[in-house]
This record gives sequence, C-alpha cells and structure tokens, in this order.
Amino acid sequence: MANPSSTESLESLRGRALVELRSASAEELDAWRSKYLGRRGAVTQLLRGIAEMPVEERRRFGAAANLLREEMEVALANRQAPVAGRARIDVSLPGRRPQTGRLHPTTWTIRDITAAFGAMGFQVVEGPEVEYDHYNFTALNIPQDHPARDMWDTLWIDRIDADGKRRVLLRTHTSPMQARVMETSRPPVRVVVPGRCYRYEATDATHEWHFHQVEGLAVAEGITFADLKGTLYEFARRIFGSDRKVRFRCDYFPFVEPGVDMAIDWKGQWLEIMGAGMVHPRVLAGVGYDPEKYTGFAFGIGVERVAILRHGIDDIRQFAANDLRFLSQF
Ligand code: FA5
Repeated sequence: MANPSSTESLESLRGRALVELRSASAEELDAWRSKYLGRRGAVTQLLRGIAEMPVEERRRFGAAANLLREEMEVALANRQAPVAGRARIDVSLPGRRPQTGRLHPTTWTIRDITAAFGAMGFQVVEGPEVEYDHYNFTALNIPQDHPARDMWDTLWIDRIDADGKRRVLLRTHTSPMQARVMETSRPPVRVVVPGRCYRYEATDATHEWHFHQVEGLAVAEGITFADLKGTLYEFARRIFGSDRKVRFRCDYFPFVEPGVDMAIDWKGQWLEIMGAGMVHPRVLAGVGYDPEKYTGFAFGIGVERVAILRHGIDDIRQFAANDLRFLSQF
C-alpha cells in the first residue's frame, strides 16, 4: 500500500488504475472496480488512512482522494457503456439482408411483352400521355360528336381553346401512337408502344382508372388477317405457354375493320386482354398511306391484365397501391 499521506501516491495510483481500465475487457471491469473502488479497494484504503494524518494534511488529502474516486467512477461508467454495446454484437448471427428495390410487376410485364414482339421483328417506341383529341380520336376514325367516343370515358386537361373547345386530354389508350408513327415513317412499319393510359372509369377487380397498354402496329404490302392471328397466337404462346386457352371474338373498334378481341381463360371464365383488328382504310388514308397498296393490323394489350393472368393476382388495384407485401412477390 502506498504511503497514505503522500499526494504522489494518489497520482501514481490514478495513472495505474486508468491504464488498466483502458485495456480491461468487459469481463475484467468488475474486478477493476473491486480492486480500486471496492470496500477493500485501493482508493478506499487511502481514505481510511486519513485518520492517522496530521490535521492540516487531512483536508487537502481527503479532497484529492474523493476527487480521484469520482474521476475513476466516471471513467468506469464511460468504459462500461461502449463495452456493453460491443458485447451485444454476436458475430455468429446470420447477417441481415439489406432491403433492395426491385422492378414493378408492370415493368416486368411490359418488358416480357415487348421482348416477345421484339423477337418477331417489332421495334419499341413511346409517345405522350397528354395527348391531342386529334390523335386519340379523330385520326382514329372517331370524329367530333361520334357516338364511339363514349367507348372511352375521357379525362380532359383543363384547357379551353379560343374557339371554346377542349382539345387536350390524358390518352385513353395507346392507339394515338398509330397515327403518330405512320405520320413520321413510311411502310413497312412494325412497332410496339408501351405506355400508361387513363380513363374516367369506376374501378373494380379488373378495371383501374389508370393502367398500361402495349399497342402494336404492322403495316406493309400484303398483310392479312392471318398475319394478325398468327402474330397474336405466337404472343400468347410466348407469354402464357402453349397450354393456356385463347379466345378470339368479333368486336368493334372504329379504327379497325374487321375488329376482334382476345381473351385468356381465367378461373373458369374469360379475361379480355386486348382489342385488335385490321387497320381501317380511313386511318391509313388519313396519314397519307395508300389503302389500295398497304394493309396492316393493330392491337392494344392490357398490361396489368396480362400480369393478373400470369401471376394469379386477384385485384388490379394492387398494382398502384404501393403495398410492399404485394410488390415484393415479384
Ligand atoms: C382499346 O383501348 C383499343 N385501343 C385497343 C385496340 C388497339 C383495338 C388497336 C384495335 C386496334 P379497349 O378499351 O378494349 O380497347 O382496351 C384494350 C385492353 O386494355 C383491354 O382488353 C384490357 O386488357 C385493357 N383495359 C381496358 N380498360 C381497362 C381498365 N379500365 N383497366 C385495366 N385494363 C383495361
């Protein structure tokens, strides 16, 4: 034991104790506390020796020793916190996988659909979601006040032109790109156009007010309805496999003649996935193509409906609900 009357011994005790504390492991901290601060610890012993000191030295030494004890208690507490924190790390635990982002099922489906048509020679192009009435309707053989406009409940942009008419809308389908593509290129044309569409529609399990379509257009000399059917059957085979049942039915769209729709078997029923048909001669003439020389087919596929059929999704509204429980399945 150091001479209790010596301030020097307090200093050397302090140095030794703090050096030991710095290198002590979590298990050694208790032993350190007993050695220096415990009932029989070095600091306690020093304080006990005070009684034997000359009176004038007692006060000075007592104050210094008490300060040392406080300093050592604080040093111990500081040391315990990080050591305790470190002691909780169990290196044998399996790592936690960081959450990673992934593609939306709609994006996957668009990629698969465009890849299927890409393999058949179709190029991918894109067009505007905010569209002119002209391309969404008029160029597609649906003039102003034509009753067929009611087939697509339209969301109009709040812009009134000088003549009092609304001309800008959110496209109700990807078909406006038919006219845009033909206006800017000469036949042969073979394109697919993925994109978002909007309709002022009540929603249910198979209808959303915004959804995606992939438009298709092929125009050249000598294209027939057999080409349309062959292409769409090949698409269905690539996307749904050869065993899935496919149904073609006559349907009406003002911009094709004849028109059809295609449905795929779904829970013992049919789910319609697209409208299609031979491009109407008036649409060809409208963009300056000679309808006597060129023929073509077009189709518009509902992307979310394709995903519903492939993955057994029961409600189309899940696509835009931003629920990770749904999104992380893909
Ligand atoms: C059209 O939109 C036509 N433009 C398709 C077309 C293109 C016909 C070229 C002829 C030639 P329709 O409104 O039926 O047609 O929509 C086509 C497909 O989009 C539907 O079969 C369906 O799969 C999908 N679809 C339509 N409305 C919705 C909706 N509210 N929610 C989700 N998918 C929809």
